[in-house]
Amino acid sequence: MADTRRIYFCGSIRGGRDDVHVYQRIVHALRTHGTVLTEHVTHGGLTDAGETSESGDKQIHDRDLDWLQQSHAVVAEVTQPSLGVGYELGRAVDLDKPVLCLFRPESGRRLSAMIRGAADGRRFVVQDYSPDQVQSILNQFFSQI
Ligand code: 6K6
Repeated sequence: MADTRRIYFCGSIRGGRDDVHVYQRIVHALRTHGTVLTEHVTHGGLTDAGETSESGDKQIHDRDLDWLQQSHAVVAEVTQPSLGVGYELGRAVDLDKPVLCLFRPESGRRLSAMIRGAADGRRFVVQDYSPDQVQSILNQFFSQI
């Protein structure tokens, strides 16, 4: 099952790259649960300009939506606010994908009510966490879906 499961990971790009090391840790752990379609979100050389792609924004949008449709589960790091991540989460709900949102309270931020309030504990899970809990939280989420 882990060989064939396709996972769509979301993390801020133009919203700010402060948490890229956390994204790398999550994607490393996600690889034990399947294939991560969106590894580029973890690329350390990518700035918040998000401009290393030669393709334009429409190509990025259309390709990412295609991957989102193909995915079996969506995992998002939502501590750094990002319009793109919020958009992806809305589309994932519309596509009825199982969603796990990870938020670090230690950041001092407050998560958007539109994300926290979407949680149903089943198809849309919002989990407060610290980085050392990533693997156990992912194990729990993937054992339920
Ligand atoms: C090339 C290599 C890495 O990044 C690029 C070009 N930009 C993007 N490529 C792929 N996905 C993107 C890119 N920009 C945004 N996204 C998607 O939106 C990702 O799946 C992220 O989860 C999300 C980030 O949105 P913003 O609003 O923070 O940029």
